[in-house]
This record gives sequence, C-alpha cells and structure tokens, in this order.
Amino acid sequence: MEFKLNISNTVINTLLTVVFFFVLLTFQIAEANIHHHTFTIKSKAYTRLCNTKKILTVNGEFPGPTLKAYRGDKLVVNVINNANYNITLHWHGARQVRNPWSDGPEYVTQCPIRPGESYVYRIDLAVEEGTIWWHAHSQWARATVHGAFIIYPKLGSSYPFPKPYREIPLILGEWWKKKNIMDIPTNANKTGGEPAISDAFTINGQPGFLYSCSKPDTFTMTVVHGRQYLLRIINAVMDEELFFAIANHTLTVVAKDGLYLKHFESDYLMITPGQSMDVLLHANQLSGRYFVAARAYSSAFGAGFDKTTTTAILQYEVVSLNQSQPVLPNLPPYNRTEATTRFTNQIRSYRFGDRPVNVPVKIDTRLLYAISVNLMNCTDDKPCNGPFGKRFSSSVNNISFVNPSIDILRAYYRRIGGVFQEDFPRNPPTEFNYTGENLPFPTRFGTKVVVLDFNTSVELVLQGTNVLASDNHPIHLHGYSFYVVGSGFGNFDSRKDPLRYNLVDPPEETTVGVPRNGWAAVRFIANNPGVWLLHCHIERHATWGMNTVFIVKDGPTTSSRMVKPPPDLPSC
Ligand SMILES: *[C@@H]1O[C@H](CO)[C@@H](O)[C@H](O)[C@H]1NC(C)=O
Ligand SMILES: *[C@@H]1O[C@H](CO)[C@@H](O)[C@H](O)[C@H]1NC(C)=O
Ligand SMILES: *[C@@H]1O[C@H](CO)[C@@H](O)[C@H](O)[C@H]1NC(C)=O
Ligand SMILES: *[C@@H]1O[C@H](CO)[C@@H](O)[C@H](O)[C@H]1NC(C)=O
Ligand SMILES: *[C@@H]1O[C@H](CO)[C@@H](O)[C@H](O)[C@H]1NC(C)=O
Ligand SMILES: *[C@@H]1O[C@H](CO)[C@@H](O)[C@H](O)[C@H]1NC(C)=O
Ligand SMILES: *[C@@H]1O[C@H](CO)[C@@H](O)[C@H](O)[C@H]1NC(C)=O
Ligand SMILES: *[C@@H]1O[C@H](CO)[C@@H](O)[C@H](O)[C@H]1NC(C)=O
Ligand SMILES: *[C@@H]1O[C@H](CO)[C@@H](O)[C@H](O)[C@H]1NC(C)=O
Ligand SMILES: [Cu+2]
Repeated sequence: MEFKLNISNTVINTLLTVVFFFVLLTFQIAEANIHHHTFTIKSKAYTRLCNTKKILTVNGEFPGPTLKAYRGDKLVVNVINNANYNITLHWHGARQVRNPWSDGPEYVTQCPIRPGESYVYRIDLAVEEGTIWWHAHSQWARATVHGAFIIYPKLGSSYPFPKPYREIPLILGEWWKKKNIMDIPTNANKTGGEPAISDAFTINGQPGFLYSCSKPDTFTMTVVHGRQYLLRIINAVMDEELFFAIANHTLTVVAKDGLYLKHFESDYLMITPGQSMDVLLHANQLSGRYFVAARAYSSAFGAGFDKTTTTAILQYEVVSLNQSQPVLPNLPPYNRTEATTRFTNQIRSYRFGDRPVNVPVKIDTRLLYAISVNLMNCTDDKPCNGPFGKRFSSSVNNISFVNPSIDILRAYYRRIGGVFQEDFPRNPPTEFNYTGENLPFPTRFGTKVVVLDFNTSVELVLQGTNVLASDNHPIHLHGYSFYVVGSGFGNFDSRKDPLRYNLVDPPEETTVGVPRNGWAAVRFIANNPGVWLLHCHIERHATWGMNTVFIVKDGPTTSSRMVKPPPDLPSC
C-alpha cells in the first residue's frame, strides 16, 4: 500500500479543456486543483539517542510527508490505518468550512479509524495561505504522526515579501528514548501523576549535534551567502512551548498559523505547540557554521520539563571561518516570561490582497473561560502520585472534558440524546481571584458545549489561573481563526481592559498563547457551522481535560449549512 507522495503526478486537470478553453484551464490551475494522497499509518522502527523503538508513522516517514498545495486547492487524503492503534487526523489551521466531518478530533467530530479501517478526509482550502500542518488527533499519536502543510499563493500571485531563494521546513518535535509514546497517557492515568517527561526535542526528526548519537545525522541547512531563505517552522512538540533562535542571525517573522502578519525582526522566537511561523532568514553573516537551537519556555513553577536543547546547523556553502564547533545562539532562560511577552507583543495582522482585517466590533456573545490545572482526590485504590497525593486534572470553567462514547458531531447532527449537554458555563461558575494565591481545587467531569447561532459575533476571554501552577496555555480553536484584540497579566477587567483593545491590526491566529497568570481576549464571527473543539495544545493539559466545544448552528441558506456526512464515516 506504499504510495509515494508526488503532487505533480496527482494533480487532476481536465486536459480536454486545454484546446478550446485556455482561460478556463488557467482558472482550473489557479483555483480548482484537486490533490489526492494516501496516508498509510503504520509502526516503524526508528533509532534515536542510540535506541531503536517502534513509532507510529505516515507512509513510514518521521516527520510525516509534507502536503503542498496552492491557495484555493482541494485535497483528498485517504487514511489507511495499518497500525494497532485507533487513529484520526486533523488539518491544523485549515478552516474546514461547513465540513467538520473532516476536522479530525476523535469523539468530537468523528469516531476513530480503527486498525484495518480507512477514512477519506477532504480539505477545501479557501483563505489559508502559508504554513499550517497536520497531525493525529487521537490519544498521543500526534507525537510522531505529523507533518508540514504548505499552501502557496495562487499561481500568478506572490508573497507579501521578496521571493525567497529557497524554502526550508523546520518541524520541531519531541522524543522519548525508550517509552512507547502510546502508553504514556495510560500510564500517567494509572498513577494520577505527570506523564513521562521526554528525553529530547527534535528538529526535522533529529535531537541534534549536542547528542553524540544524533551528531552525524543533525539536520543541516546549507545556505548561499547573500541569499534570503524562508523557514517554515512548526511546533509539533507535545508538552512544551519553545524558544528558538539561530546564532548571529536576526529573523524576520512574516506569517503565523497560515496568516500573514506585519513583518518584524527578532533575535529569537517563542513558538507554542500548535503554532507555525514563517520566518525570513538573510544569510548575511560571516561564512561559517551556526547552530539553530530550541529549548523549553516553561513558566509553571515546580512543573517538571525537558531541559534539553535541540539543534540543527546553518552552514554557509563556502565556509571560510575556522571554527571548532558552530556558534550557539543565546536563548532566553527557561522561565523568562518577559521574553515571551516582548516577542508576542510585536505580532500584528497584515492587510494584504483580498485579506482585509475585519475585527468584529459589535459583540453579540461574551464568554469568559477560566482555564486551570486541578487536583482530584483519588476515587479508587490506585496510587495518586500528583502533588499532595492527589490526581492531576484540568478544566475550562471548572469542567474537565470527558470524551463521549460517540462523537458529538454525529450526536448533534442525528439528534442522538445523552451524548453531551448544552449547558457549558459561559462564565466561571464561581468568581475568584484567578491569579491570586489559590489553593488547588477539584473540578467536575462533563461533556458540555456552548451552542452559538450562525453569524454570532463572539468575544471570548481566556483567563489563565494560578490554581496549582500558572502556565502559558496555547489555546487552539478548530474551524476558525480569531483576532487577539487584547491580552495582559492578572485578572481580566471587563471595565478597563476593553478600552485598550487593538481593533485596528490585532494578530489573527488559530492558536493563542494565553499569558501565564494572565488573559487573552479573542474575537470571531461564528459563520462556520459545525462542531468545533477549543483546547490547550499542551498535550498533558488536554489529556487532563482542558478542552471544550462550540456547536455553531447552520445558517439560513444552503451555502451556510453543514455538508452531509460522508458515507465512510467511521462508527464507534
Ligand atoms: C483514568 O483512570 C480513571 C480511574 O482511575 C478512569 O475512570 C478513567 O476512565 C481513565 N481515563 C482514561 C482517559 O483512561
Ligand atoms: C557571533 O556573535 C557573537 C556575539 O555577538 C560574536 O562574539 C561572534 O564573533 C559572532 N560569530 C561569528 C562567527 O560571527
Ligand atoms: C583551525 O584552527 C585550529 C585550532 O585553532 C588550528 O590547529 C588549525 O590549523 C586551523 N586550520 C586552518 C585551516 O586554519
Ligand atoms: C526563573 O528561574 C530562576 C533560576 O531557577 C529563578 O531564580 C527565578 O526566580 C525564576 N523566575 C521566575 C519568574 O520564576
Ligand atoms: C478530598 O480529600 C480531603 C483530604 O483527604 C478531604 O478533606 C476532602 O473532603 C476530599 N474532598 C472531596 C471532594 O472528597
Ligand atoms: C489577586 O491576588 C494577587 C496575588 O496575591 C494580588 O496581587 C491581587 O491584588 C489580587 N487581586 C484581587 C482583585 O484581589
Ligand atoms: C469546581 O467544582 C468542584 C466539584 O464540584 C467544586 O468542589 C469546586 O468548588 C468548584 N470550584 C470552582 C472554583 O468553581
Ligand atoms: C452574516 O452577517 C453579516 C454581517 O452582519 C451579513 O452581511 C450576512 O448577510 C450574514 N449572513 C447570513 C447568512 O445571515
Ligand atoms: C478504538 O475506537 C473504538 C471505537 O470508538 C473503541 O471502541 C475502542 O475502545 C478504541 N480503542 C482504544 C484502544 O481506545
Ligand atoms: Cu495548557
């Protein structure tokens, strides 16, 4: 079933139209290409850090195959599950307009594809352009089942920056030397403690030069002096936000989450799990070798984390410097929240081409979601290895999300009762000093959603809390992008803070890092009907329950209604 990805071979064009309708053909190339892919999930042995173990892969590759398309194209991906685990795939950053059936999160929009089964995902790209990515959305499979998804401007259009000489995808990942990744959440759930901490981060699959067993295979990018390169950087890490830098080189950030932004320069990036960034690199330094490096930004006091540094090498084609080892960049210290704030505060949306900046001004629905890590008493005789002899949990508005037994989308569409409740609290059920010296408290389990009318304009304030430990939470919304109109530290003040909102050029994103002990206010128009997950992209937090769901009702016209479910939708 092995299938070599080759987009040029798979583009379907109706060549019959060539002779008579040249104009129509141009239209098809630019707007209506369909790319067919087959993704076969299987286990394959990989050696990293001197140890060989089996991991889940797509088509035997790690990281998985890169999807490439032009803006406006359609992709059809047949996913064949030849592994021994359930699987689903998510197209992270693709809006899936009216088609939640292809969005991917298990038990939210579909039942898992079971071993031996297959499912066809359809992705219609409309507004997306730049770098997004795809990953598994089933248990912890995404640790190795992920890859880049590159969307070029339509043929005939150009980037809003000088055409780079070359493009280089850099996928940041996380590696456990001996543990079977698929056992990590199960084992953590047995003890109630932290999931196992990883042994390394990776760049394009390799921990890098600082590990003797990775040194010879370190990802190396060779550049020509004077040229400009486009780095397509994706944080596919499970549990840590990362600082990223290239020694002696200033980076120009031009896009984030598949959305262009106003260019800005920085010596480093802070990129959360779930985010992708397009960055220009000017090869304008002395012709030598430089480290590309990333390590954790971890702000939760007392939380264990992987303290290692992953590297790749930037090497000039003709090396004139005599260096014993490449130069290491200065990365901010692990807990330097100011460095995170300084970086993210520079992001501004960019009015470009047919992409206006349309920040909703009149708000119909205001939501305040407090997000926290919680501790539960033990309910059975299993040992509780979390802090204070309790079990970890996490919540949004004090509800810790529980996967239902069939997906919420099917239950909603087919009106099957008893699967979810529509009473998710629109404000924290108990008001407290969210960022104060709180004692950790327990939470409630539930499968609750907020139902929104079609076209509702929503303001959602994500309020970080200091319950147990405050952390920067990368919150990702499926089916939408949103404008981050404000953010700050401490408790959101509904009287004062809106006065300082940026309604002119706020960042437009699909994953926002909610500041540690702070808040972020996002706005969007609920004009994509479906069932859409909102969750923390730090995997351990999502596993503990930091998820919730929006159901957006159908609009009044055929073109504002959800499409029908596909015939091959897996059942539970
Ligand atoms: C975790 O363990 C508890 C019992 O200790 C069980 O009720 C629950 O279903 C488990 N959750 C998962 C996701 O395995
Ligand atoms: C890199 O930058 C450091 C610090 O600014 C400087 O000391 C060093 O000479 C530079 N190295 C190269 C090869 O440019
Ligand atoms: C490079 O530097 C090393 C150590 O400083 C020296 O031994 C070696 O001769 C140098 N090589 C060249 C080609 O200059
Ligand atoms: C960051 O870590 C350093 C070194 O461990 C510590 O001294 C400092 O208090 C920490 N800062 C914060 C804000 O937690
Ligand atoms: C949790 O355990 C503590 C100490 O064992 C006890 O005081 C408390 O009442 C328990 N809470 C619940 C909700 O059972
Ligand atoms: C919340 O707690 C923090 C930390 O103790 C304190 O500085 C702040 O004043 C408190 N805010 C309110 C509104 O009580
Ligand atoms: C959250 O829910 C738990 C369980 O019902 C309750 O004990 C706790 O007080 C609630 N906390 C808040 C802040 O609402
Ligand atoms: C949605 O709202 C926009 C702006 O108010 C309006 O122009 C549009 O017609 C609405 N769409 C539908 C289908 O109601
Ligand atoms: C795989 O999915 C099926 C269908 O939902 C479910 O019954 C089964 O428990 C799942 N298996 C695992 C290991 O989660
Ligand atoms: Cu989180």
